[in-house]
Amino acid sequence: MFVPRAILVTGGAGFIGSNFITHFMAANPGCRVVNLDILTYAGNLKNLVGVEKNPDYRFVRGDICNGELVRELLAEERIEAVVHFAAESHVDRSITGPEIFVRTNVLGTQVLLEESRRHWEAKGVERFRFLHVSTDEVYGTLGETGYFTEETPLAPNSPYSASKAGSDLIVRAYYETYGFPALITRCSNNYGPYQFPEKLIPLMIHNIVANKPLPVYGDGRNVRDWLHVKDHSSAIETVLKGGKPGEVFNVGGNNEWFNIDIVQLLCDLLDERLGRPKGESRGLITFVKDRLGHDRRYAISAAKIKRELGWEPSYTFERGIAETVDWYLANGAWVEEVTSGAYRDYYEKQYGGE
Ligand code: NAD
Ligand code: TDX
Repeated sequence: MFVPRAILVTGGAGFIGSNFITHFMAANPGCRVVNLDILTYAGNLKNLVGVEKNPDYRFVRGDICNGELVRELLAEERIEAVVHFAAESHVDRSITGPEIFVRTNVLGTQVLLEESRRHWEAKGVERFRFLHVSTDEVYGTLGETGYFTEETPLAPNSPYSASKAGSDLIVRAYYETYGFPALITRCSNNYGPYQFPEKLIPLMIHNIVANKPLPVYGDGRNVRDWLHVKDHSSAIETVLKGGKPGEVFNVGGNNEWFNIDIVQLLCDLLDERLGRPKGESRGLITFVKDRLGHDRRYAISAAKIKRELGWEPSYTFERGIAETVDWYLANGAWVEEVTSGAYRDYYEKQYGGE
């Protein structure tokens, strides 16, 4: 098993990166964790409650595209593994502004890879891993049946997923060309605490609480496969420690839902908690124009990670979604902070005001 003594986490102030750091540090005392994050709208140090006091933790505000900074950090901190989360992650934003997606997701990954490769090749770094956190969206869309496996050809449809697929292929090339010890994980849709309320689940919770319309794209019959963020974090740790370099591992919860069913479920859970009459919040559901190039269905086969590394999700959706709703209700101050200012401009552009 590969157990690193110092890791560089990129994008560790975002939704999944912060969850990974929190759980990884608790489970691996003594391992140094350096968090490199530029703090875009999606990065928030308040996602890392308690972590900042740990003497093994260091935060560096900086850009993954800055090769000099990456080089310095890798050498100075004697980094043995890079866990790469940093990205532009929202499909709708990639449709209105694709450029930054190519810069961060493609170029940023290439810069990190190149600096990591040089660091790995330099004397004194015998043990090294580069884990690239990718997504099931690189496989494109499914019809009503079937699953994405690691052999499914890449066929991304949005600028976001195309930029992630581009980065996956560069990671692959570094393994094939240089023998650089890289791994890729491709996970399905995550949910849980600290997710930015531009994504389906936190957006709907936020709007239900605020009594605002719930914008469901198209006919609401698109399917996503939902996994609790903590299970994604545990899968990444499992692959980092046990995965063979050069391999790809799909990660998923075997938990497919139509969007409309998720929205209705959230309405019902919140009616109960807010003391509203049963069915009241469903009245907020509003079907809106479909997302451009909207993928119909994602469904992951996570058979390989289970078979080869013994990983399985620990959350049932029933428990995870209830806990998530309760977390958002108990953390109004966090939601208020991230939905003020620039968020309002985004929301207005995306949904035309209300
Ligand atoms: P997020 O948008 O919440 O966080 C991204 C983080 O990256 C932010 O903290 C941001 O400040 C940072 N960042 C952006 N550009 C940067 C740069 N140039 N330099 C340094 N830091 C930068 O994203 P997330 O939902 O936590 O996703 C994390 C990763 O997981 C992404 O690579 C995403 O593609 C992948 N992923 C996400 C999901 C999901 O459901 N959210 C599913 C599968 C895979
Ligand atoms: O307001 C909305 N209304 C709506 O119907 C929003 C924000 C979304 N949707 C639909 C679109 C999708 O079919 O809900 C589904 C989920 O949408 P998102 O939360 O934006 O997620 P998705 O596009 O599936 O992508 C997510 O999963 C894979 C993450 O954002 C990616 O980073 C990850 O790679």
